[in-house]
Amino acid sequence: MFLPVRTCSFVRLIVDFAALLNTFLILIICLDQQAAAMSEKPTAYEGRNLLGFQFYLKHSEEHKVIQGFVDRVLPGVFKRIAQGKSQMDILGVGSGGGEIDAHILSVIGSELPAISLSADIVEPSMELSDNFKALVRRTPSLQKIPISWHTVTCEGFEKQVKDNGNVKRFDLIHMIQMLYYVKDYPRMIQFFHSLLKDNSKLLIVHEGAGSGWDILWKTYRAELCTKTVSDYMSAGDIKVHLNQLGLRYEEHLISSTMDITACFTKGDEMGELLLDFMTEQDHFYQSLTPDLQTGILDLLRNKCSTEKNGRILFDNSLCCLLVYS
Ligand code: HSM
Repeated sequence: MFLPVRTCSFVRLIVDFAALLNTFLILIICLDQQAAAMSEKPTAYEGRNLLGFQFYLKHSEEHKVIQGFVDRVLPGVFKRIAQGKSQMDILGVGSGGGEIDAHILSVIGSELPAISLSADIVEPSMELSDNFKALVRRTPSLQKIPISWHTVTCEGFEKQVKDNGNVKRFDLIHMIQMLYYVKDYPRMIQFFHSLLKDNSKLLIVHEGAGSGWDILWKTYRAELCTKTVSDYMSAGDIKVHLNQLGLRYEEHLISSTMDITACFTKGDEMGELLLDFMTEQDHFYQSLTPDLQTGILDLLRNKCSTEKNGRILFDNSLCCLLVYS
């Protein structure tokens, strides 16, 4: 079909204008997301604290015990979730470097090879998200899974979902060792629970009631809850809120200890890094008064740990709460 020259240039003008408008809108959305990310407060995993966290992960058995728990208990759970489905959508909240996400995805992939997977990852730390992306690049089985990255806090993610209007729902949502850093955690649990499809699960892994962390952070709540943790709670406190919200859950204990002997040798670099991470201080001996240092070290040794063959073993037990949709 031939159009008159004048009509043709008018159509081209409209098309060019639409393309320009589109570019402009994309630019505004990007700037808005960047501004939102910049206005959020620093994450728990930055600077020396990130260094301490990475050392803690290497030194403790945290990942090993959680992965063991995934292998022992979760395959049956995944199979029940997958019943009658051809696709499972997974949401990782506060996924860090993605070590546990990768493990969960690979267990689901090998237990349920016929199921297609998608993953959404909410992690505010740029550095940890980059580590997760590098892990994906090194892991062929992960490269087959479409992953959407959300480099925001969970409050930021809630805002995005509410602003967008089109809500994606999930078959499995996990919040592993992250609720400490959330201000209004009962509301966050309620929000993420509302994103579950029918016959799905919200998996929460958190420090156990009565664990070393629980004792340390509740005894010194006023002194320690001043940075990224605004009010410490253990899995015991989360259970109280789940009950109040009327949510049904199963509970699994994951016991574990961590050797903190080095924390009691002043001048031991690794001991101090661990102590900094455990108390969320930049430098334990420079930031806290001598009385506070003595009190915390005494509590760590005598109330939070046991002694075995001359080693001081901190109670690093975790609890897994599997919340029903
Ligand atoms: N009290 C939180 C420390 C921690 N964060 C362990 C992740 N793992």
